[in-house]
Amino acid sequence: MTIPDEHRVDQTRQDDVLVLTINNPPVNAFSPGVPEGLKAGLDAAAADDSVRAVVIIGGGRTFVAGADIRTFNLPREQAPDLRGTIQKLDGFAKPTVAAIHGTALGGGLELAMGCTYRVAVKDAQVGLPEVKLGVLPGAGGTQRLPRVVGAQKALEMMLSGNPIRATEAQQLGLIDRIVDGDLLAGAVAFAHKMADVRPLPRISELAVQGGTPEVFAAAREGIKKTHRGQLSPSLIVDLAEMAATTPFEEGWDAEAAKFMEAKDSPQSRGLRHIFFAERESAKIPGITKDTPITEIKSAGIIGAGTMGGGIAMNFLNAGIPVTIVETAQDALDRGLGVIRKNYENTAKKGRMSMDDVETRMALLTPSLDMADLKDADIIIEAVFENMDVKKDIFTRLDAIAKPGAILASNTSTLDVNEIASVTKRPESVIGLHFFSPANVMKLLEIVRADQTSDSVLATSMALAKKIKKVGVVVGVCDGFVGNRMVHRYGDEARKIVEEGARPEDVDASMNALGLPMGPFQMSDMAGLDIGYAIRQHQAKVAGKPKPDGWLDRIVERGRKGQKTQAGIYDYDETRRPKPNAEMQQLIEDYRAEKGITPREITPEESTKRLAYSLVNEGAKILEEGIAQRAGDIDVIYIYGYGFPAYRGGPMQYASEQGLQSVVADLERYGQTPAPLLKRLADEGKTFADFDAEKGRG
Ligand code: T1G
Repeated sequence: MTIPDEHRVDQTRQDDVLVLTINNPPVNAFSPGVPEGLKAGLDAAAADDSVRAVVIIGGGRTFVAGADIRTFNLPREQAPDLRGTIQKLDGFAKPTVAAIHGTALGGGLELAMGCTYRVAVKDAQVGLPEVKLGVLPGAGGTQRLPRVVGAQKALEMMLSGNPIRATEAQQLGLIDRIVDGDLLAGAVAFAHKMADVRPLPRISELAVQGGTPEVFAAAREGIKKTHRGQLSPSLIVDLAEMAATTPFEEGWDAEAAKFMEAKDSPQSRGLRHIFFAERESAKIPGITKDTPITEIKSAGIIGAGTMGGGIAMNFLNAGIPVTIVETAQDALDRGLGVIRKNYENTAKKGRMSMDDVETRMALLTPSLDMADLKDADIIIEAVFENMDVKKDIFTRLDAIAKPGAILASNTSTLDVNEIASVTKRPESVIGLHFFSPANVMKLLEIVRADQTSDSVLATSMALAKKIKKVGVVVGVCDGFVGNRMVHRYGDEARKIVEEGARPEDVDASMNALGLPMGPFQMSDMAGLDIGYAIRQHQAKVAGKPKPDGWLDRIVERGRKGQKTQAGIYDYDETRRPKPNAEMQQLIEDYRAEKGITPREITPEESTKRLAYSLVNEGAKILEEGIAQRAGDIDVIYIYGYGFPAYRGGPMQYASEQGLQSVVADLERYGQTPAPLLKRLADEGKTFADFDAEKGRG
């Protein structure tokens, strides 16, 4: 993406106030041209005695959404000079007023804190989200915010990265005035008035309230849990402590150095990669803003089990009425009971009111008759993972659903083309693969079948956004993208145990990479019987003998994982996995029976084999066009499988290791590198290069 360098700031006069309007759509990021424009505006104001105050405002829909993240890779001397602009503001002789609407985030809030005053409309939001990009507020935020709102609140804002509303910011003293009506007029009037008032002390001259050693010690303890293994949170705490204990200039200088350290870290590269990859994944070649989209005003869901109920909640949360159909009253009652209980638990945690619960439940209509779905704009089938059952349902739906209704299957692996083939409207059939728990997990794999129309695809992408899901388009194959990769990952994990590792060591090797659950912890949670059935099905389809691995034998003992309090591990009421000596013995007996002499497998080998098994299958998926981009695969793995965002996802992680070394390790551990992976490695390229080659990065 080219970054324009022409001045992006317009100067206009309103009486004795000079208005500097930043025009850098879509979010007024601090791109090259913006600092130059602001500095020129301040110089003009300084040189003109008739100007007694300055207002800085964002054109379009927002104030400044922060530094331009795309410029982080520019050489330092080419990067927009946000710090220099703020320093100029900090020493400016005439009052300056930041007029905020939309969002003032990161460098945008830092710019505003460099002004004398800040005014905002009440629904504006302000925050320092840098930690979400693996960096830290690098233009004075770590030194100014604690001086305005106190150490505790500043740490909370900078470590969560979450914005606060202008009304709360006003109570904290971060915003001086909430403007009702026209923001510019209000800001100019305020600036005009303040021109006659002796200015308050600069933020940089204030002392930090509540900056006790205990507060910083507690913050350091907290990030061990909330930001395990991450660099920038600890730098933020250190800098906030400097704000409380050293002169402003010292902290200001230290911040610049620590910002560069964080910015150049693999963790920040990973988080920045995901920031853009998530937005890129919403772009589908051939789908434009002119592609017709149907507004989804009502939904039908077939199946009120765990998945159907969770899916329904997404629509209810978005205010979309749902008719949910089951085959038996007790199943229907049970399903509705679970939905209500989920909402009531959320209300107990104070995250919604009981009125909200009733509002949502009032949108839910139970039914035992599929004919009640005849008016639904979209119907999602969420029943047992069996092709014959699904075909029967879609045959019946074809006769019931109104013309133009979208017919979607929540299948997690089955062939959506085959499902579509039983209808007379294959153009209306699509896969919407939600991840369990469907009301929590943000990922939605949108499975584009051969005949799915562009309009149905575009409508599904818009729907994903409306129900607050991260929608990623995938093609039809066994397991689509996420599950296809996780099947290979599971095969490799079982192999590592066969060769000599203990399940808990294999899990620990992925916990060390930052995944909250390793492969066996995840299998026990999902249910061992699901993987068992898939392996049996795949062997049958391939005409291979019935699988008889060590894990199959555990399942055949009736140990299905957490749901039976026993799987690979034992589980007590805390649901924490405890190794089971009998299962270890079963594994050792299995090895002996197969003539395998166990060997020591290092955590490093385990991590590489597992992470690279994902990458290798991902490369095959890219070659087959099942995923559009390597970035899409990363988004899927972060939002659907808990891959740490600060690693950027499996494909980005591999690129960071160097694809040559990935290929060498795959070969060392007996896996054959995919041709695409081999080609990129031989050419010294990364997966980002692959995406760019396709014009999709
Ligand atoms: N830099 C570059 N591009 C950005 C951008 C940014 N900061 N923010 C958004 N975009 C692009 C985005 O990629 C998309 O592009 C388009 O704008 C619309 O974004 C020194 C170092 C502001 C809440 O982290 O949270 O300041 O896909 O789809 O849903 O201390 O954008 O159209 O080509 O997200 O309405 C700190 C990041 C930076 C804010 C609007 N700031 N942005 O959401 O639109 S670091 C942030 C957002 C920093 C200083 C530090 C959101 C938004 P395209 P969008 P949206």
